[in-house]
Parts: sequence; C-alpha cells; structure tokens
Amino acid sequence: MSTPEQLQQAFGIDGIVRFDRGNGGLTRATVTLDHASAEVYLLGAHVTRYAAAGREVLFVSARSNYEIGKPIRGGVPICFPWFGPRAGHPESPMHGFARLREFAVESVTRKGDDVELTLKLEADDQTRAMWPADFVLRHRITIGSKLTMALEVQNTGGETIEFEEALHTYFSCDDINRVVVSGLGGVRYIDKVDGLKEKTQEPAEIRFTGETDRVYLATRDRVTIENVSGSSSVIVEKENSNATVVWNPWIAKAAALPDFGDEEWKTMLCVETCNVGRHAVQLPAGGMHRMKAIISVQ
Ligand code: TA6
Repeated sequence: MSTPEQLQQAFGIDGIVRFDRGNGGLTRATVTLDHASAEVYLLGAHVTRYAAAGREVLFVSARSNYEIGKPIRGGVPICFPWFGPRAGHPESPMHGFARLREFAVESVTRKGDDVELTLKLEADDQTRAMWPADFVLRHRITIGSKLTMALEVQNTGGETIEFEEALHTYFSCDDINRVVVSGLGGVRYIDKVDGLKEKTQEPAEIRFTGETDRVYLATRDRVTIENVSGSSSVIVEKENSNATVVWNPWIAKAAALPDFGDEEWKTMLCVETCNVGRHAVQLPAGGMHRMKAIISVQ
C-alpha cells in the first residue's frame, strides 16, 4: 500500500486534495473546496466528513476506533458483500469485510467545480477465504455541493455472484427528538426491534421515540431528514437501490456499543442506501452493478 507521501505525489492537488495520516496514523484524503469539504479514509474507502452550505452533514463517534481491521463508527461505512450478521457464518464480521480493509487510490479528478476520488478493493486470498468470488469493488466519491457516492461492483469471475451492499450513512442532528424523516410513507418495512415483523409505514412521517431499526422494502424513493440542524434538512436520493434502512440505537443499544458514546444517540441517525435481504444483487459473470447515494443539504 502506498504511503501518504507517495499518494500526495501521485494524486494530490495543491490546495484542494491532500493525503496525510489522520487518526490512528491511518491514511486519509482531505478535500477542500470553496463550496464543500470532506475527509475520506482509505480504510473502508470511508467518508468520515462532509460539509456543505456551512454545516457538517455526517456524524462520527468521538469514541470510534481508527485501526485496520476495525470499522470506523460513523461517516459512511460500506457494508459489502453481506449486511448485518452473516447467516450460517458466526465467525464472519458484521456487515462484511469491505469496511475493514484499506482500499487503493485509483484516481483523483476534477469534475467542474467538484472533485471525484475513486478508491478500489480487489478480491485477494483474504477476501476469497471469506467469500469465494472474484470482484473489483470501486467507491467513486464526488465532493461538491452534493455528496455523491457510487458503489460499483465488477464481477471478474466466471460465475454469477450474489451480494448485499449498503452505504450505511450516519447523519448528524442537533436533537433526534426533533428530527422528522419523510419519503417512506406507506412503504412496507421489516421492524428489527419487533421480532422482524413486516409492517407498513404509517403515519407518513417517521419520528424517533425509542430504538429504531427498520429495513424499508421495494423503495427507490428519496428521503428527507428535517430539522437536522435548526431548520435545515438533508435530502437522500439514490439510484439502483431497492431498500432503505433507518436506524437509531437509542439509550440501551448506545450504552452497549464500546465505540459509541452513551449520549451520542441524541445527535445522530442512519438513513442507509442499500440492497439487502430479498433485495440482494445477483450479478452475472463479467457484469457491473452501480448503486448511488446523492446527499444534499437544503
Ligand atoms: O443498519 C442498522 C444495523 O444493522 C443495526 O442493526 C446495528 O447493528 C447497526 O447496523 C450498526 O452495526 P455495526 O456493526 O456497525 O455496529
């Protein structure tokens, strides 16, 4: 893996894109534009900061680990090639291995006023030992007045592969008790805090009054997160994603997470762009699948 100095030499853009060592000595890229800024760790191709329109959009726990082999708590963890615990494989890491591995930098390019970073993880002996597939996973991150994240899976093997994927985005908010999530009214969901019962989202707007962990099904709709800070809202649009997860750990679960502050549940929520469960992706040999999340501040 290249050093930050080698990456700066090869991909740095003076005053705009800088590679250095961040928390835990891990390699990160910092993007600074007039209209937006961001931070991306090569570990997990993990967006840990995005700010636009004068506010920080993402939440990262003050108690997060920053260590190869451990996920960063917050920002946008990539869940791949499975979501949650892996059925029949108690030894497998939660949410797959992508967020535990350092990605390589493939390119850094200017796109008009924006910057696009492409980070890549290729199948190797370690991944094949857990998941016998040949693939290239790219995370194309475009920093600008919107944050666009495109997760591209290329099947470089000879067989069809099936995988789950999620951009498990943690949003910051001033007070979860004031947040309202709209756009999922009438959508069926699996309630993971009520025996995986399947329900219909009624009323149209989601408010938080306790641990919330829901997988919304067969939905390609945009979601609006209102009152994240003052009166500002965040819009989450998506492409090629058929499911949306909404999560807040609330009090007990927050206290049980070692890399999450006991009070931090009050100032975050996850709205996750994904293909999980019955919406897992079947990708034929030689095929490519691109799921996209587009995040903007209103
Ligand atoms: O997306 C919600 C969820 O699946 C929750 O059930 C909770 O486990 C959360 O992800 C965080 O998972 P993690 O492995 O990052 O602690």
